[in-house]
This record gives sequence, C-alpha cells and structure tokens, in this order.
Amino acid sequence: MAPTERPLVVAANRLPLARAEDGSWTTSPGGLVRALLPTVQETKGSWVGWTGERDGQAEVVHADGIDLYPVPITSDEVDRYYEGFSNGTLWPLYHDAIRESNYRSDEWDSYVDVNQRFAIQIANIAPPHAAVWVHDYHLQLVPGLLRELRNDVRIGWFNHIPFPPLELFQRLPWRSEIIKGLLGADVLGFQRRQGAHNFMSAAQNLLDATELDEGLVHYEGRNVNVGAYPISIDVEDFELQASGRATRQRTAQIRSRLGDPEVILLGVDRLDYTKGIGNRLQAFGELLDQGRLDPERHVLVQVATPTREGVEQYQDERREIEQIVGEINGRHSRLGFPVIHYLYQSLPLDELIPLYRAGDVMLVTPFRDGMNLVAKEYVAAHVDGDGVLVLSEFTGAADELGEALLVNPHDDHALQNTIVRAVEMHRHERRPRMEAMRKRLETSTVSDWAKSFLDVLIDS
Ligand code: ADQ
Repeated sequence: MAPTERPLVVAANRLPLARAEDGSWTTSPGGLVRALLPTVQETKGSWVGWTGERDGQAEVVHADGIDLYPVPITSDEVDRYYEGFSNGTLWPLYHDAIRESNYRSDEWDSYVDVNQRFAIQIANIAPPHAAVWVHDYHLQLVPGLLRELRNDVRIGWFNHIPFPPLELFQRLPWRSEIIKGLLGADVLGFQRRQGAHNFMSAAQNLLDATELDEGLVHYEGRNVNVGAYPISIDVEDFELQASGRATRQRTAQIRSRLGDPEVILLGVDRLDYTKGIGNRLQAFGELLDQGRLDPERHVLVQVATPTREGVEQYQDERREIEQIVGEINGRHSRLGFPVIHYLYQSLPLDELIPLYRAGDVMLVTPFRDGMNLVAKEYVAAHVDGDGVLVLSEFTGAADELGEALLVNPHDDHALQNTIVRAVEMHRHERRPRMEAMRKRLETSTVSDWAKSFLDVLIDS
C-alpha cells in the first residue's frame, strides 16, 4: 500500500467536540483539530476519544467529514483514570514533581482499564494498514495494547507535556509498564530533545532497550523512532484574524477601557499550578510596592481559564491566586482603576486576539511547560511588529523564541528585573526581537508539525 493511502486514526483523551444548543455535537476548533482535520478528512479518517461527559453515550458522530468514535468513561473512571492517575499522578510528576503525586493502585487499575478500552475501540475501527496517532500522557499504554491486537497498523504517540528525567520518573511504581506500553509504537514524539532523551534513558535503564543510533531504539525485536517534534499554531490564521478591522477596533477599545495606561502587561493561562501565575503576580506587586512600576502607568491583565476544577490542588491554586490579586489591588488600585484586571474565564478567539494585540508586555512564566502555545499566539498576533515577550526558560517555546526575554521564574529578583526591562525596552530593541520571532514562527506552523510527524510515521 502506498504510504499516502494510509487512512489516519487519531486517538486522544478528548474528542474535538462541543455540544450545540439543540443537543447535537459539532467539532470544536482547537489547534490540534485544525492541524489534523484536513489530513483526517482527506484520508477519510477518524478520531477516537472521550466526550468529556461522565457515563456518556458511545454513539458514533459524523461531523465535518470525519467519523468521531466516543469512548465511554464512567463517573468512577473520571475520578480515578482522569482526575486521579492522569492529573493527580502523571501531570505533577511529569512537570518536575512540582506538587506531590498520589500513587494509588486503584487509580492505576482504572488507567489500565480505560487505556484497554481505547485500544479495543481503535482496533475495531481502524482500516487495514491505517496510521494511528495516539496523543498525550493519558494514553501511554495504548501503543503496546494496540500492537497486540493489530499488527498491521503503524502506531505513533506524541507527548504534549514534558517527559521527566529518570530520577523523577522512576518514582512511579508502574514505570516499567508505562515504558513498555510506549515502546509498542513505531514513532514516539516529544516537544523537546530533552524529553526524547529522558525517555531513551528510561527505556535503557528500566527495560534494557538498546539505542542503535541517535533517535532509534531497539526493543523485543522491533525498532522505535524517538524524536523531538515541537508543536506550533496556525500562524496564518492568527495573523489574518489579528490584522482585521474588527480586531484593531476592539484593541483600541480595550486600551481605553483600561484607562489608556502607558504599558499593558498581560498573562493568559489555564489556571494551572505549573504556569507560575502566582509568582508573576507577586513580582508585579513587589515592583509596585518598590515604586519601580507605577499603578497610574502600568496595568496587568490576567486571564485564567477554569480547568480541572474537581481536583483539590487546582482549587487551592485558584484561592491563592485570587488572594494575591485582592491584596495587590487593595494596596495599589484607585477607584475605577484596578491595577490588576483578573478574569477567571475562557475567552473566545475574537476577544483573545485583540487582548494579545493590546498587550505591550506578555508574561509567560511557567515553572515547566511542554511547549506553551500562548507565547506563540502572542507573537503571531503582533502583526504590528511590536510587543515584548517575557518567557520562562522552562518552556518548550524557549528553544525557538530565543529573542524573548528569557527568565527563571523561580528567581524572584530575576523575574522583577526582567519585567522592568521589558516595560522599559526601547522600540529600537523591541521591534527587531519581535521580527526575528515572527519570521521563525512563520516557518514552523502547526501543519509543519503534523506533517513532519506523519511523514516519519507513514514512511518509517
Ligand atoms: P496547555 O497546558 O493547555 O497545553 P498552552 O500550550 O499554553 O497550554 O495552550 C493553552 C491554550 O489555551 C492556548 O491555545 C490558549 O489560547 C488557550 N487559552 C488559555 N487561556 C485562555 C483563556 N482564558 N481563554 C481562552 N483560551 C485560553 C498542553 C501543554 C503545553 C502544550 C500544549 C500543546 O501543557 O505545553 O503547548 O498542550 O501541545
């Protein structure tokens, strides 16, 4: 079979679906969907995943020319597989163990069950010789389980988050099972070279896999490609939306609503403890306390998307952030002019893009992040060629956006000094930095990312 004829099956924890008002389903246009939709459509492919509903139905949905196959997940499994093992064990462990992970065997058992259900569903619906692309840390056992069921398909897996160093990974009581599961794939993709390297080292140390060549590992009679494939965004679409008249008008309106300050600082994140929102706010507050920033000239907008609200650590994080916002506003705001504008909301793209454009200084300060698309979205939205990006060195994006002001978010003084430097940066320095980042981004879009991974998956 010619490689281009291989139909594509995508498997991810979530289906790219949103419930319409009349109860029907439509595809929801996230970056991943936009990147993969054309290929899935061309090859008459399909998508396997969870609808996000507890005890949901398993009916096939046909939308936008693709078949979407829901994997039903019970309420108990949402607690154990999703909120428990995926987000209470793997998520913190894979992000430098920034919070203590739970290691509970009932949650692990549920993770195995759900991975098994995904593998069976994929095996049932994948056409002969299909290319199956599995996504993320929720589904690390799927490659191995699927290989046992269907040896004719090509299997790829991409990790959207970091893969931890062996010293941390080996805390996991089920570490060997996870590596074995992943080694069932033909191609394993990571955001950064470091992630690929960490995986290699775990495979060699925990399972006696052998590295044949750089990026090629041998295990139980098969070779597996291991490499870095940094994800990106639909740059053209962002640029197009950012240049429109409606965006320009809304940008001007936002500036004026904020009181026409000299500098608007901006943070946009899921409200996650990995994103370093609290440290960023504290640094801003400290600078106001010291008089190095002035509440009449500098305002901060922080937009935080609600996320994983059922997990206790996220409830704690939210309380802490809202307390910091309250304290700083209490000290430094004037009537009608808060110094921090805080929104705990998810914004539509036609509001987010004008906000990016209004942001003179973008603060992206995670303690650890696989890539961080917000940094790339900010750069793509700045079609005016202006704006300063402050970027944590612990993000994947820092590998590509070296002209940002890179900072260690654990270092309070460095964070404060970098914010001041960004606020005071002259346009003669700002513009060439932004231009260099924009140029690089234009040659590394989300479709380049998908194509480079699929080329290896289909041809290897
Ligand atoms: P996330 O941890 O979700 O993704 P990120 O890459 O920044 O992090 O993506 C967040 C997305 O949500 C962006 O597209 C952004 O526009 C959107 N968003 C954030 N706040 C929003 C708000 N208030 N309203 C509307 N939209 C908002 C995981 C990994 C990352 C990796 C991505 C993709 O943790 O490291 O970059 O997957 O692989």
